[in-house]
Amino acid sequence: MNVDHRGWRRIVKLDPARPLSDERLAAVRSWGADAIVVGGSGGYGAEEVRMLLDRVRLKSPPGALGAPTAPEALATPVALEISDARAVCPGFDLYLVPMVLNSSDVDWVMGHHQAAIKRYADVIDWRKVVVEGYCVLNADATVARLSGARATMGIDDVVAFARLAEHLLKLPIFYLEYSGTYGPPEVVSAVRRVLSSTRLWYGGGIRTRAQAREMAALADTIVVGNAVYEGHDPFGTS
Ligand code: 1GP
Repeated sequence: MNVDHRGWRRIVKLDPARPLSDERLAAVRSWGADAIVVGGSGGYGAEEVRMLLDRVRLKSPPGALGAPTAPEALATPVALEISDARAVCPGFDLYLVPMVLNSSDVDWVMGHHQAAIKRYADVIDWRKVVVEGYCVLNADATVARLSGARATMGIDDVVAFARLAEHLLKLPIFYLEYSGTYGPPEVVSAVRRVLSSTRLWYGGGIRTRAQAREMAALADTIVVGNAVYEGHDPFGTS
């Protein structure tokens, strides 16, 4: 199992607040993504997170027709993306912590993080924590509203955020977040050109294999979320 995020090229993001049938979960697992990330924009607590983790880890739900007596564990790493410190549970391979770099609210840059560290410092395993520098670029997305992101900006501003992530903050990940809509490849390619040590993640609106190919050629890592719930198959091979 590769728990080093630097080796991940294709990620599936599952939202604990959204219903997902066993059949669909099994189909998604068969895509062979490099990692599964559990995360969303709220509407769930630690119990929903734990239940989804348990379902994701099993190859077949216990008692399902044709399921092995002892369900086999999934070999794919599973990470939790923390957007609410109250919705955290143990057992994940990695914990991803978003900083919304283009938020107008300091809480989304580091305030919530400071409060969570103050409360949970004794139980945090820092070896499993990785920071993501988010640049939220779809103004209509829930994450943009929640975080007060200044989502409408030109390519030069986005590129400056990418440089800031790499050179000022030394972040491991710069995440171009177009959640819900397919972003312009020219933005991704402009950011690609200025990043070297910070890895570039792209997420947003990938529904087809052609879109997955296009963004995978520009970003280090691509993330698929909504497609899981809409019945699309951007990572499928059949
Ligand atoms: C969401 O970037 C991910 O955080 C993926 O976006 O849901 O639009 O695929 P979609």
